[in-house]
Amino acid sequence: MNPQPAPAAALDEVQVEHQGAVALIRLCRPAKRNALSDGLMAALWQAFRELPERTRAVVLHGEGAHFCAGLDLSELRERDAVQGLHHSRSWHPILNGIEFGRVPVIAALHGAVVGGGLELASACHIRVADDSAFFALPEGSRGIFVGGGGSVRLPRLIGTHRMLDMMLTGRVYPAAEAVQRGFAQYHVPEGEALAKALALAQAVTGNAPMTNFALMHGLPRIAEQPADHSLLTESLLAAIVQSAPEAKARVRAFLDGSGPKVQAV
Ligand code: 1HE
Repeated sequence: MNPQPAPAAALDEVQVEHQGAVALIRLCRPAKRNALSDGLMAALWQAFRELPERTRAVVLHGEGAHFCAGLDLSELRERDAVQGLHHSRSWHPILNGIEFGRVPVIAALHGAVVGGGLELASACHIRVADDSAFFALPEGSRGIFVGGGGSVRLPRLIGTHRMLDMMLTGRVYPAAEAVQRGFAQYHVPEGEALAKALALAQAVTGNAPMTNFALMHGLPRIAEQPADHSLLTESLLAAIVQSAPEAKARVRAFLDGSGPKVQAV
């Protein structure tokens, strides 16, 4: 099911700023802790779809004290089962569009990263959590279920047993432990997630676009294939990526001494 166009009232709830090849996409509904209403989701979808050609990476972040409080529960009150099914299905192309879009997405996380907010973060490619971030799936205590791809993406990140525990018991993971458990790849001091995400995004824009594309689209699918199929997919991607003129130029630069060396950090 395709998402609906964003209503005019929701367009301001997602703001886009460009810094060179990086687009910063900001959830801007702080009074409601960036809760994901239908309008906000449609605006998010539109922001990703309308990224200009020059964009090579995205940073996704939230305004106010929290990244995102998840599904807008006020919209859930009146939904029946059929509407619930369609609602969940309407999130899937939006989050798939982020995971399998044109450019890598780095999430800068702070405060609440809960419910649908965690599902949104898990569709991104890199997650940076500052020390204020906390991760939870309150769906269990609200009598509902995940519906934005969380049952697919989260077990891959953190394991089925951990997700099950979070939903059964309401367990909340603070940032430091969350990073150890795979919720995010980076842990930074409070207030520094956006700057770190931006620096990572800038590094990402320096890669050959075809390599980034192969990583985003190839790796998750290779992980789902039987090993024998995966190896063929890997070889096909390797062949295509290395045949690009940009790849040849980068390898030549290293061999003639002008390309960067790998350095210990
Ligand atoms: C909301 C929402 C929301 C805040 N939907 N309105 N998600 C949750 O179960 C998390 C619910 N939210 C919270 O636990 C807390 O709001 C927070 C920990 C995120 C933040 O606490 P705090 O003290 O900073 O804010 P607050 O006072 O609780 O909320 C401020 C306002 O935002 C308040 O509205 P107001 O009109 O009274 O000012 C809240 O009602 C509103 N608000 N969160 C609607 N989520 C695809 S399926 C996904 C399923 C899910 O995501 S379920 C998990 C839902």
